[in-house]
Amino acid sequence: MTTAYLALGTNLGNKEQNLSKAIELLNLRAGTVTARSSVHKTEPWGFESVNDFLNMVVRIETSLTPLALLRTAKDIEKKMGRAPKSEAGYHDRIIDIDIILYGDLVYRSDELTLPHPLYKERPFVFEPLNEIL
Ligand code: PH2
Ligand code: MG
Ligand code: MG
Repeated sequence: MTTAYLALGTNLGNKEQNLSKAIELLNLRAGTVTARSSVHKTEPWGFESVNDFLNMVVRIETSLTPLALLRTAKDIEKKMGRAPKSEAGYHDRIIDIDIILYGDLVYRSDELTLPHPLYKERPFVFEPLNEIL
């Protein structure tokens, strides 16, 4: 079992419900969610949009490998109706699930970098993360 921290973000649709649904699906398919931060209302970071975000971080106990966890997270995003990436840059989304920390693993591949390379620059990640770390 490994303790991992996942960042959730949503800025489309019923955002509260999107966060709840993502947590429910993570609990079913990725492991056990053992802590959740408060929900932070944040402005889009790194792109322009009229749609503000809800962001939070959850802690999960998982037996999945990092890449299996990543694929499960992507699968949940898809199942929840997230549009596939069309152009470069950031876009509005129903749900985004990013792995921030996976135990104390340092890992880099084309698919995944751990810890998440940008989390210390993103208040919408490190603020909720610090609540449950
Ligand atoms: N996610 C991004 C880019 N910008 N801004 C906010 N406020 N919240 C996010 O979750 C977010 C973002 C890339 O995934
Ligand atoms: Mg993201
Ligand atoms: Mg993502």
